[in-house]
Amino acid sequence: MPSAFPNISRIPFEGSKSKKPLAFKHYNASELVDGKTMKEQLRFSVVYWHTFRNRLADPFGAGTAIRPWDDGTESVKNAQNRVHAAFEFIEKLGAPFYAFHDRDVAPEGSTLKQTNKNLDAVVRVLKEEQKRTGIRLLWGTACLFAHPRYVHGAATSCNADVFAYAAAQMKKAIEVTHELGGEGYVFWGGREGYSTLWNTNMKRELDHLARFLHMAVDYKKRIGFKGQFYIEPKPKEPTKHQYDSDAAACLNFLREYDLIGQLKLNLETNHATLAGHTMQHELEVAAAADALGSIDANTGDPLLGWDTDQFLTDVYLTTQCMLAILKMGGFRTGGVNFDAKVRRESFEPVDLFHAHIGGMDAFARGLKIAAAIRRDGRLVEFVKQRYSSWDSGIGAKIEAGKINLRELEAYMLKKGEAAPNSSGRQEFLENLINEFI
Ligand code: XUL
Ligand code: CO
Repeated sequence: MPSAFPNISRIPFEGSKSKKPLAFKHYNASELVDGKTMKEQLRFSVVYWHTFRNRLADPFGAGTAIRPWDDGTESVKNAQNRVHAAFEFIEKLGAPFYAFHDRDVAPEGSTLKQTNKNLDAVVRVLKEEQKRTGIRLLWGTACLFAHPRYVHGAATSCNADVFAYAAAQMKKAIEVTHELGGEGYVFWGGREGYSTLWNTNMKRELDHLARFLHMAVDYKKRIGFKGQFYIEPKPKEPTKHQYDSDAAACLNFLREYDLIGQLKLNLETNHATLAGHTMQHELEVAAAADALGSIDANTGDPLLGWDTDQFLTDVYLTTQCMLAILKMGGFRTGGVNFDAKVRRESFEPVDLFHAHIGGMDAFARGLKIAAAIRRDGRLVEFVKQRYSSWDSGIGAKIEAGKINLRELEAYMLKKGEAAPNSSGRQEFLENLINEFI
């Protein structure tokens, strides 16, 4: 195989003074931050779908991507060749992980049997390349939304046969993820939602989605797959309303259907903003339920109302993400997965490097800043102090469930008025954060 990126060598770390575009200014894989190397803390992952399959088309025009290694056909041979290009890219970038949907890596055949055969043929090459490079699979997933059969959804389709097809496809995707030593498996409800409620039996669809996930959990145990299952919230697009709309909705669904504990959340930055939340909010909601698993790192455009999947370069945002990750003690099975694509105008192969280098450097800065904020301790101490009335006296009794309404009334009748409030000091804290950025 000729090299896919012949003019690009392994991306070096050169430090913040470097002016070289194809070098890291902040991501130094072996540098220790908060007791672990940056590589271990950040667990960067490259996505197959955007980076190796996206032709950069938009609703108004054809794809612009120049990908010399790809012959543009849907052949298995082309899919196998593409694996070599993908691993050359990931290796030169120095990312330890990748992620894929089954249909990103191998083409559909005319029957499910043929499709599975195609997938096996490509998985063989993926396995070889993983072995050769040491690059690992962060998570696998099934594409249950692109083929026209999934027009009404997959697990939530009104057509029971489509549910059966999706179940078979998901079974195979879990198997290949297991075979490739994947650290996780993601369920993003591609078209699990509705476009109009006039034709929708929501309760039945939600029951079916839960049945689907229970089958996955059972099968995972049966084959001994130890990877983490994740559910990825997104409020809309492609449907008007997706059932997994945000972290809170996912957690409620998991609790309602006795799945909590089986799945953690894979939070995506741009999905959070589409849901009308900040990523910081979504991270807090997930962490509070001990369900923060992994993140899909990208960003939207404040002037565009859809999922633009841009590379994330905002250091405030990466700092917020890494504060949440460090607070929970770091990633376990998850990582920073770049679910992001270059712009249609950035069509050359080298743009894939610029995009990932920018994202990795932004997260490396976020990690270093978050670690410094935690070391400094003032932020944590402020929040601790703000709640100190709960540490003893009446607060401690309420938290411990050792006091009832009559006793609280007696306490306040005696006291006459509540203790005075303190300032929330938002501006002071914003200034404090800026000291580090
Ligand atoms: C779609 C999205 C997906 C999932 C995997 O918005 O984020 O790529 O991450 O299916
Ligand atoms: Co995603």
